[in-house]
Amino acid sequence: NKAKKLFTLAFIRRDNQVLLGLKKRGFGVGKWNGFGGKLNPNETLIDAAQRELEEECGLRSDHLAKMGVLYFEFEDNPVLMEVHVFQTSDFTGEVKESEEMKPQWYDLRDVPFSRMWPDDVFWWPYLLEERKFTGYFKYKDQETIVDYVIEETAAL
Ligand code: 6U4
Ligand code: NA
Ligand code: NA
Repeated sequence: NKAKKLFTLAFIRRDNQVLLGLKKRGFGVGKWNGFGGKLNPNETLIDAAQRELEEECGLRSDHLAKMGVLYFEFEDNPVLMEVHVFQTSDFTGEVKESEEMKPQWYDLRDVPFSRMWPDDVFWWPYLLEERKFTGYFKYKDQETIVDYVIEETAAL
């Protein structure tokens, strides 16, 4: 029964593209991912998802749809990460690089999985098909998954 820590992760879609950001610092540095982070005190998940999206890539959305929940456990870390995944194609603003992320649009056929978290390849098919999902991944180190479960969920 590890302590849980909440995170958000938001993906912006337009036509046949997705906006990803190259993480420039901190956890997951050097990997391409959606935009998100930790909740501030008293903040809801959706508030945090909106705030992190704007801080990290300059875009705003009041229409982030909940798509999935992912749990990540690292063998040497007593905290279970609980990451809530959102996506939308309904956004405003201009894409802007931040201290934390270098954003870039990718065609859906060219998503750079080899430069993303190793779990992403398992749950992206659900995201792309707009099927809600729940997943659990146990990591040995940041490159090595030792156990996982991923399944479609009716509601989140
Ligand atoms: P600071 O540096 O304190 O401002 P903050 O933006 O609050 O950080 P951050 O960037 O460390 O938080 O949050 C981690 C981000 O990485 C969240 O969006 C969740 C995401 N993430 C963590 N583990 C992941 C994994 N295994 N696969 C994945 N995304 C992951 O696709
Ligand atoms: Na972040
Ligand atoms: Na952040």
